[in-house]
Amino acid sequence: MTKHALITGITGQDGAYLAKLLLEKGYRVHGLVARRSSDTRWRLRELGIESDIVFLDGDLSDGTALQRAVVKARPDEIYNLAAQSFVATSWDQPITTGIVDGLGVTHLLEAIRQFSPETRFYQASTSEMFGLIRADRQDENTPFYPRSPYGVAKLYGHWITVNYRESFGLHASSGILFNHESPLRGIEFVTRKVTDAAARIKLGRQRELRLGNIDAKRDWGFAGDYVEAMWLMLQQDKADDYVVATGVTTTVRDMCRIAFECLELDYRDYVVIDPAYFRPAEVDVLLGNPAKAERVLGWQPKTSLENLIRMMVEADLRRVAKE
Ligand code: NAP
Ligand code: F7E
Repeated sequence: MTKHALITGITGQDGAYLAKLLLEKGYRVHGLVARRSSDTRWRLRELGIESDIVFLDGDLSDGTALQRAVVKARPDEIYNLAAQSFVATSWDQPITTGIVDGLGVTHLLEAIRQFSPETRFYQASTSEMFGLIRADRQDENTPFYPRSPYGVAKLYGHWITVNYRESFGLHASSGILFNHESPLRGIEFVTRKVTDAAARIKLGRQRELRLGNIDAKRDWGFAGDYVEAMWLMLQQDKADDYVVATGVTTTVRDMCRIAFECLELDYRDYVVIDPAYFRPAEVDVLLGNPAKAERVLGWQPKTSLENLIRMMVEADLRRVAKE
């Protein structure tokens, strides 16, 4: 029997990689897309899978649309990846972020509870919930202390997922994923901003790179590895919560150094610190402990940060050269 999956946020970085993985596993993949005035399916085309997907209209802020999507797709599994996912924007659009990243999760869980209670559910939770960290290495038992409207909204989404699992017995799991990147990462996130700039500088299309707090540390992995962990969570008999991370943390500064070195450049010659990119409250350091995901799911990251950055730099170099 063909399994059906519904992915919200299918046009995003993770949505595209997850859709590809599920198609390779023989799933029928339905993708929820919000109405936009311009094209948002470029990542799906990049992976050569756009025509394999059944698209459904819907916005996370509209519960009726989500109910229709659930009834129409009759999915065995729902992956809720849709979100206003850029932390910096969450201070400028705190209400939208709260409605989509927080309440949107309840809309979806309600649709499952009412129309499809056997459907398994994955919630895209985040290391941003740890914020001002309460332990040197963060795991499933580390207390949360979000530092942005994004982190706060995601914390609501996380707890409502746990609550619906405990209240109604839904198979609802929450993946607490640390930063993960790829050539399909949005250009506003620091890794892509850096690899794109390094490529442009190498090709003489840009002179400098303006950044904010380059002393911040992140636990960066490859998105292609992380979507496998999402799928594994929904294959378990029992729903649960898992930290997904590499267990290595690196400064933005070192990430820059690695990216520029791939092109035989010295980042110090090009990076300009610009107060405009500092945040009202910073998450200084994140470092995950993925021991539970390794033990229970048999999941491990396969891609080192050096290989990930090289992959991104090479993709950006090819893309910028064609412009
Ligand atoms: P992304 O590239 O920003 O993709 C976000 C997706 O959500 C896009 O498809 C976007 O659609 C969609 N979306 C936004 N607002 C929506 C709305 N109101 N209704 C319906 N869809 C909406 O994010 P990502 O990096 O793939 O991350 C996937 C999920 O994991 C997000 O929930 C994010 O918060 C979470 N997360 C990400 C990371 C990470 O490091 N990447 C780590 C932890 C958790 P458009 O294309 O139309 O804008
Ligand atoms: O920032 C610093 C910035 O925007 C990383 C999202 O996927 O991962 C992501 O959130 C760090 C921060 O990602 C610039 O201050 C310095 O400390 O790439 P980012 P993020 O905020 O960690 C989590 C896990 C998610 O869940 C989110 O959805 O880099 N930084 N200078 C900068 N960041 C940006 N964007 N731009 C700069 O110029």
